[in-house]
Amino acid sequence: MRFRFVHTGDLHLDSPFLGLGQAVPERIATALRDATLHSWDRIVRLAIDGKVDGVLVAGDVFEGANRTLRAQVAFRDGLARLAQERISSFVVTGNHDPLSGWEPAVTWPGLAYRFPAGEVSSRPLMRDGTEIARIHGISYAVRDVTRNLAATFHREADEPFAIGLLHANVGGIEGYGNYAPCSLSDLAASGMDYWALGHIHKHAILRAADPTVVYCGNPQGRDPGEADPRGCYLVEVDDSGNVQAKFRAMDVVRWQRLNLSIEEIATEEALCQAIGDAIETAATAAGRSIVALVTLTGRGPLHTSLRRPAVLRDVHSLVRERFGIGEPFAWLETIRDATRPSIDLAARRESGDLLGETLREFERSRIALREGQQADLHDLLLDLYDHPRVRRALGGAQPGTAELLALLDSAEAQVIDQLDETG
Ligand SMILES: [Mn+2]
Repeated sequence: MRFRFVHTGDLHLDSPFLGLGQAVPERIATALRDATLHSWDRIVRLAIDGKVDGVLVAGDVFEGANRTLRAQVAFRDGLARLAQERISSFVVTGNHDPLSGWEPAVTWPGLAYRFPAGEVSSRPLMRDGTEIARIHGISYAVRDVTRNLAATFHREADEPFAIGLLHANVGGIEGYGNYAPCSLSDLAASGMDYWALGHIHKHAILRAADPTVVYCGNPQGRDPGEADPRGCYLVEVDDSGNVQAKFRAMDVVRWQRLNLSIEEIATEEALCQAIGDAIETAATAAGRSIVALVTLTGRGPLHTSLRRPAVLRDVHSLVRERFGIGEPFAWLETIRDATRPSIDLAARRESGDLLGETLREFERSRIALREGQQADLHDLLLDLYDHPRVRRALGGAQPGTAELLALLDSAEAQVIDQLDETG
């Protein structure tokens, strides 16, 4: 039977916005504090407007094991609105909100179900008295779940469509706790048709079909590391069981990285204008409030100016003045200066001094790299990359051609800064 559901998770309701400076006006601070709760509202509205049959929530509903009353009530209210529209919801807990935590007593609607911990269990998703899918799930009892839970999911013989609902790390993804570790082949072996996963905050379809494996990501970024669109998946299953999972942005405030080259910009005033324009364009494209993280790049005469004390600070406050604090808002959080000095590279490379010679050496390395010879640079960097602390930090990874080229560029810029008297 054809049906639809929403796959969400990692709501982290009522979690603070981190990485913001002191200067944030109260009004914006409040909007940021409420952003996770409002993005949950948007998900509920998407489910109702999309006339789905069910909503799956893949763990980490709450930021802390000891839930706040405010978050618990907001979550329950959303489930109740879904239930009023006869939409069932299915919830598992994750490492942030294990069942061992404290929770205020709040009554859930009958159509909302939370899976227990211990063993995987299953519940039917019904429409008009007919089972259209079976949801299998298991909650975290405690934060540190080291067991491979995915390996304990099994399809039963009579299932129209099997869904696995789980908070887990597939393939040991770096930067996240290795909870309920499992592999893609564990997931495939379970007989599920769709895996509704939580835990990794960057949304991704790990596998398109047989089974479809999806991380919904968190619907609202909370720090600069959680930039770009965030949301959930609206999933359609057709009569033959084919799955289409479509990402839908649900964030209320978006952390937005913006790169701006100073190459074509002649004056400080024009720079303020250009940064402001970039923010305005981004805010319009995002269609919601944004927190902008601007990086200035490229070469140009303004580089020298930006190195002067207070110039960047003044640019920052002048740009901020251009934007109000209404709704939606555009808040300029940081400007990072990654510009390089203006220089006639071709001419300087020909000169007979130390800088000319060094620039020629850089160019030789660049050409060698582009021709696929990484050996020289790898030898040079071997001591660094073999250092135990560096190895640990990089997980043993070696830089690829693109990374080496970027390293060369930034080393060259530093050398120019040191050696070029004219810049
Ligand atoms: Mn999470």
